[in-house]
Amino acid sequence: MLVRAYIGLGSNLQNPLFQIQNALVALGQIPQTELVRHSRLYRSRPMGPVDQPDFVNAVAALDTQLDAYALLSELQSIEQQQGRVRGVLRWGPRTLDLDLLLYGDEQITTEQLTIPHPGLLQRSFVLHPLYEIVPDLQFASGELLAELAKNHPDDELEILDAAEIHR
Ligand code: ROI
Repeated sequence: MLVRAYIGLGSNLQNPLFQIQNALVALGQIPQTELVRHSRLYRSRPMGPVDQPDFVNAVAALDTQLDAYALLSELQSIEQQQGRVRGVLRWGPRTLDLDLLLYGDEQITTEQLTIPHPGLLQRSFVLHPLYEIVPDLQFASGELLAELAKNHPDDELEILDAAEIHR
């Protein structure tokens, strides 16, 4: 069975632009999975209590035959390949974060995995890139992505243009 999944990407260490671009390539190489499309890259102010560099964020859509746990484990191995060190500082800076935001319409609450991703609905740096690639998305809860995006200001988000990306 083919399931549409959405992944949130974030980085604010070790050349975040490069990290996100690399991660998009790696997402395209996950077995039994196709990278359908991805949003533009956004610069965002760090959310949370820790003073740290700005982030680059994006969202990608995948079609996958992997189950949610197998997909999660692929995401974690990409994070590790790109030098992620886990658990050093909660809310702290990171080389690469890959969050499994949505996996079809499934709702999963286990120790390893909470889907939809609990932070998703509060974070403009997730809502707006997601809205860019799937403006008509309706959550299993009935909520419309368009409504959530409208209620979360995007004034701290800046779209990175091609010139900046290729510099
Ligand atoms: N802030 C922004 N802007 N983008 C992120 O991806 C991000 N990720 C995090 C914390 C540290 C909470 N803040 C973030 O994990």
